[in-house]
Formats: sequence, structure tokens, C-alpha cells
Amino acid sequence: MELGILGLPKSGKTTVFNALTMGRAEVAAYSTGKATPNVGVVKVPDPRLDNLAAMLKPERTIPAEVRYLDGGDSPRGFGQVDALIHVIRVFRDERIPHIKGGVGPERDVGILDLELIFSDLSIIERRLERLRVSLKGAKVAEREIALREQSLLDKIKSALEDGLPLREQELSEQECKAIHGFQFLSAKPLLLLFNIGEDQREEGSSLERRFRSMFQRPHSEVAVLCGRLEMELGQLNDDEAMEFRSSMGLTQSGLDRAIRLSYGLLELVTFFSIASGEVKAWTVSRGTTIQKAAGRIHSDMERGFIRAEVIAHDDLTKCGSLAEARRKGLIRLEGKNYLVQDGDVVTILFNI
Ligand SMILES: Nc1nc2c(ncn2[C@@H]2O[C@H](COP(=O)(O)OP(=O)(O)OP(=O)(O)O)[C@@H](O)[C@H]2O)c(=O)[nH]1
Ligand SMILES: [Mg+2]
Repeated sequence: MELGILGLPKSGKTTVFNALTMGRAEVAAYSTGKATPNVGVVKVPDPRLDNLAAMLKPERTIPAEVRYLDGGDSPRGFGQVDALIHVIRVFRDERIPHIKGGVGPERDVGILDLELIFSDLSIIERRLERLRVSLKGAKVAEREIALREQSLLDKIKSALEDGLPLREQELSEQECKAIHGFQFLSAKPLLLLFNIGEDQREEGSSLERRFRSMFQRPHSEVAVLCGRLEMELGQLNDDEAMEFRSSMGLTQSGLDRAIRLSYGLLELVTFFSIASGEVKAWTVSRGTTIQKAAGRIHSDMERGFIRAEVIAHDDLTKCGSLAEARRKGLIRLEGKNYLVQDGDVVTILFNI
């Protein structure tokens, strides 16, 4: 899974990137003019994986991973990412200039939406031009296909021109498939991440409620994060960070929350494989069959899939051991069309 971080200049993108990745990329009050994006890989914290490791005592425990890209001011190169995180400045600091003159979350959300819409419109216009040319000399069959694409793109275009990002347009599954290859930016699920100052921490949850009601939109999520604080916490070791957190009355890491929210946004589910001394977390989209999921572990497992032994994480931990779960008959045998559920612990039986 890959997430791209966007936002206006000096909104705190690199700070949030560092917070999410525990990285130390350079943050600055004035533009650094960096050309290359920051890339960071994060192991997804998941208490269920820790539970399984404690119970099964495997040689290795491997969490799922998320990649974050901090592309600076431009969404160029974000065609590939699975979702976008839009960092919106809420913190106030006179020493750090705001490109629009001052804090204005609603305005800033609108500016980014427009930027994504413009980027998509320019792709559509180029494609429509190409279609117009190819329609001239087209044979009947080709013509029909091209006309269908033209009318879909025209429909999308006029909605975009009305200011409606693709993620908010109602498209059929087939239409979504037809435009998938264009990698439209405004179609990507979006996490609006409001970056508050240390001095605004106390209002954090009331701000979040307010932003949530302001920006309730399809395929979008809202979270409030104190970027700078989380970045500094990320540079401490776990014990120090925990102590710091509790001394400030902070419980759940804002970071864990941001990661979990981006998961929910993507409609991902996590399953766990247990085999040969290894417990490993995997992510797949909701609605993935167990056979397809097995292919993530190893292509042989998909090809030679026979069946899977499946137990929900919660059931397994209640039993305390695999042997006990087996005795109680809680380990199910599932065939290839079973849809993987969040928290499933699986062993794939296969034959090659
Ligand atoms: N006071 C305060 N300052 C912050 C906070 N988050 C970021 N900053 C400061 O704002 C400045 C810009 O932060 P960056 O993370 O570099 O912002 P950016 O969006 O990556 O900036 P560009 O990549 O240059 O557009 C830095 O000086 C940060 O220390 C915050 O929560 N509180
Ligand atoms: Mg930056």
C-alpha cells in the first residue's frame, strides 16, 4: 500500500511524513526547493500481531507495510499511489509564512481539490482530442468502443467542471474499471489530515468533530494530528515516548490512528499467515478470495491451492493455543471462494 502526502507549501507535509515514518527528513520554515520526494516505509502497528506472536512464539514476526511519499508541493508522480493524504495547516506561527496569508482550512481543502480536478481535466482533454482524431478513420467496431469512451469521459468532464472530484461522482463498477488506467488523482480516496499546533492539543477532539461535520464526503476521512509533536515523539524510543505521552494525557497515538484511518479509507482487511516459524500480517482489499490472498504469500500457494484452515484472531486468542482451538472445533476449513475477513488467521494447504 502506498500513500501520497499533498498540501499547500508549509502546511507541514514533511513534518507529518516524518511523524508517520519516524523519519528525519528536513523540515524548514522557508522552501527547500527539493526536487526529489521523500519516501518512507512504515511497519503497520497491529496489537493482534503482537498477541499472535506472544502465543505462538514464532522465530519471526513480520508486520504489514505502508509506503509514504512526500512529494513536496506538486502531486506529479502520484498516479500510482493508492490514496492521498492532504495535510492542512491549522497551526499558527507568525514566523512561518502562509502562502494564502493566514490559516483557512476550508479554503485550503478547496484549493487542493481544484488542483486535483485540473490535473484530471488535462488528462481527459488530451484523451478526448486523441479520440476525436481516431474516430475519423475508425471502422464500425472500433468506432463503437471509442464513442462509448468518449461519452463516459464527457460525462466525467462536465462533473469535474462543476467542481465534483471523481471520488464523489457516482460511477458504475464498469465505468470505474474503464477509467482505472488513467490514474485520476481526484478519484483516489482522501484522508484530510488537519495539522494542529502543540498549543491547540486540548481542542484537538472538538476540532476533529468540527472538521468531520464540515467535510463529510464519500471516500474521505478526517483526522486531526499534532504533526510537530508526533514527529518529536517518533524520534524518542518507545518507553520515552510512552512516558511523554502519558505525562501529557495523550493515550492512543495520533499516528496509529492516522494509519488506521487510511486503512479504513482503502477498505483493506488484514489477515495473518502462520507457517514455518513465521507470523506475518498481510493486507488485501475487502472482498478478496482466500485463493487470491494466498497468492500474496506465494504464487505457488494460489496456483496449487487446496483449502485453508481459518480461525478469527479473537477466537484463537480466547482459546490460548492452536491445539485448544482445534479441540473446540473453532478452526474452519474454507474453500477457494471464501472471502478473507479482517483478523483471519490462516494456514494455506496447497499442492504443487
Ligand atoms: N508550531 C508548529 N510548527 C509546525 C507544525 N508543523 C510544522 N511546523 C513548522 O512549519 C514549517 C514547515 O513544515 P514542513 O513540514 O517543512 O512543511 P512542508 O509542507 O513540508 O513545507 P514545504 O515542503 O516546503 O512546502 C517548519 O518550520 C515546521 O517546523 C506544528 O504543528 N506547529
Ligand atoms: Mg516539505
